[in-house]
Amino acid sequence: MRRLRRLRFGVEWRPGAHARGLESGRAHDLRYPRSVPTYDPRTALVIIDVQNDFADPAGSLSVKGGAAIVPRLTAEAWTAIRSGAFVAYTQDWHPPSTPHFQKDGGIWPVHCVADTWGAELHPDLIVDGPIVRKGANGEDGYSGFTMRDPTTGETKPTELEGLVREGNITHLFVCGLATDYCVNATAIDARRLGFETSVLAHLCMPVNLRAGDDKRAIEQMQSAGVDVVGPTT
Ligand code: VGL
Ligand code: ZN
Repeated sequence: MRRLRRLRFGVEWRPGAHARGLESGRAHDLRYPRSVPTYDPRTALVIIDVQNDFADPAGSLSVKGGAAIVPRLTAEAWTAIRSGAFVAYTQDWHPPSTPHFQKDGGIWPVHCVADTWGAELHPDLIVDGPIVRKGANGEDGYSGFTMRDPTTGETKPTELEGLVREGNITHLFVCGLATDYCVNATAIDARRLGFETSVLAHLCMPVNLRAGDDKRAIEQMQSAGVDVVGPTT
């Protein structure tokens, strides 16, 4: 009852309450987004790896609940586009053999192999913006901004940073798959690059290789200065 009251009558609904909610540090336990993105031409929505192998139940690294967020992601992309925001997409884009895969010494089943069904963006996702591919030359790494050469360990940027800087964008909203890997790495990288960064947790789903990975990823992002928006449970 107490909780319901707070939801219905609490400060969250009053103008300006959003900022106070953030200061109180308590808003994270509410069951609805504590803030909603305000899109404008200085903002970008970055939709991470909404590919068949992650989002389709038949995908080789299918993320539980992944398919359910696809229509919501499309709605979010529409909202962003209508408000003049920049929308960009990423794609995990692996060669058939890479140290990323279990069979080649890594931890993952074969997924998102370039030019296969599994690597395609989910057909229900509206695509209206550039697509940034990562890993095409066997580089490893989860961030939409950087890739790591598995032999030299050298880190290379993707095109994403340039695209965002060209647009004079200051605030990134990050969502997609998966919370505990590519979303996490992209959001933390975005902070490192100096962007204000929000993760739309209600538009993400985790792999949860180990139970609790999603919670740990959220804490990690928050420690890096990422504003995690939306229900996190
Ligand atoms: C991802 C595991 C392996 C992701 C990519 O997109 O989060 N996760 N490769
Ligand atoms: Zn991958």
